Amino acid sequence: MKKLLFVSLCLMGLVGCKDKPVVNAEYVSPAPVFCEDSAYQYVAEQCGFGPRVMNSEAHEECGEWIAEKFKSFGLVVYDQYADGKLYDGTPVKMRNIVASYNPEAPARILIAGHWDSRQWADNDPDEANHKTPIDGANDGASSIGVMLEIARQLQLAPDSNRVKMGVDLICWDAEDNGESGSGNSSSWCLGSQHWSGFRHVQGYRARYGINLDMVGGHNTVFYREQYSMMYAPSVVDKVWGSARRLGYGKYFSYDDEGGAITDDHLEVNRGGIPCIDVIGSDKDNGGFPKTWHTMNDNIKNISKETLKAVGQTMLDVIWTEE
Ligand code: AHN
Ligand code: ZN
Repeated sequence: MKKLLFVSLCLMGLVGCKDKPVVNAEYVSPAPVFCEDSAYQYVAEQCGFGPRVMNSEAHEECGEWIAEKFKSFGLVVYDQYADGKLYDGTPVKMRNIVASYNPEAPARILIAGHWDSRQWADNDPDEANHKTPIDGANDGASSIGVMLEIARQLQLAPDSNRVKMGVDLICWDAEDNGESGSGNSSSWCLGSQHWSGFRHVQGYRARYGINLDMVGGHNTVFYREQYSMMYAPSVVDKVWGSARRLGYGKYFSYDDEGGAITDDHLEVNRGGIPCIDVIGSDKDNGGFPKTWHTMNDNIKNISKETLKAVGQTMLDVIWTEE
């Protein structure tokens, strides 16, 4: 019975994270406490469906779960269904899921990440796995886990500390089945390419966007990605500044500008909304995380500390927006 209670509390995302202090005691953020235990739980639940590869049952079921979860937090969900084609010609059924908090508010912030997972572990050390789908715990599920916890906190806030802005949490589909190492950059990010041409709401605008990618790995650092610096340097400053005053400077590094990475933020920029990419790099070699596109990108390699650093930073950005 006790176990059952624990499991159901977990499912509701209520275990842990009560009154945990943020890292830096000198800065008191107006934001609520981001619960990394529930973000982690949301990552695990997505992985529980199996790899969310295009046209699969796991993909369809997980998409439904994500949409329902956002609705359960009181957000308005817009579905954007579209047909796409992978670079090898395979037709795919795409679903971008947009969850909106305060849908009527004119001033909006956009936070996004992809929810599909790659169907080939083509960076795995064992070549026998190169055609096997990955769980995408970090590469896919981590961003959505953080976004779900953001939604839960937006909803939970008392009237005295409610966010008045609008916040749109966009889950991109079909980001991660691009052609690796080929320079074929349009083979990635099919969902966001579609959105950038056809918004979920006509005439949609946001002040700025923050795309999250691989925000849950161990040994992770976030560098200032080059397209983000080109298109939206003030948004980079804002996010890195929030992280630093919260005490997460070791995650959000100013050391070295990261490379220029083709990712969903580019499509948002092309659609006229300045958008950055918060994308995890390996702390030791600065490249993509070691589990990237391997069979090891699973729940065992998810770090609650990294989820917390990113999630708390996002809440601070949202709650300090004027
Ligand atoms: C390229 O490899 C060109 N872009 C990587 C974008 C990505 C894949 N993010 C996660 N998985
Ligand atoms: Zn990927």
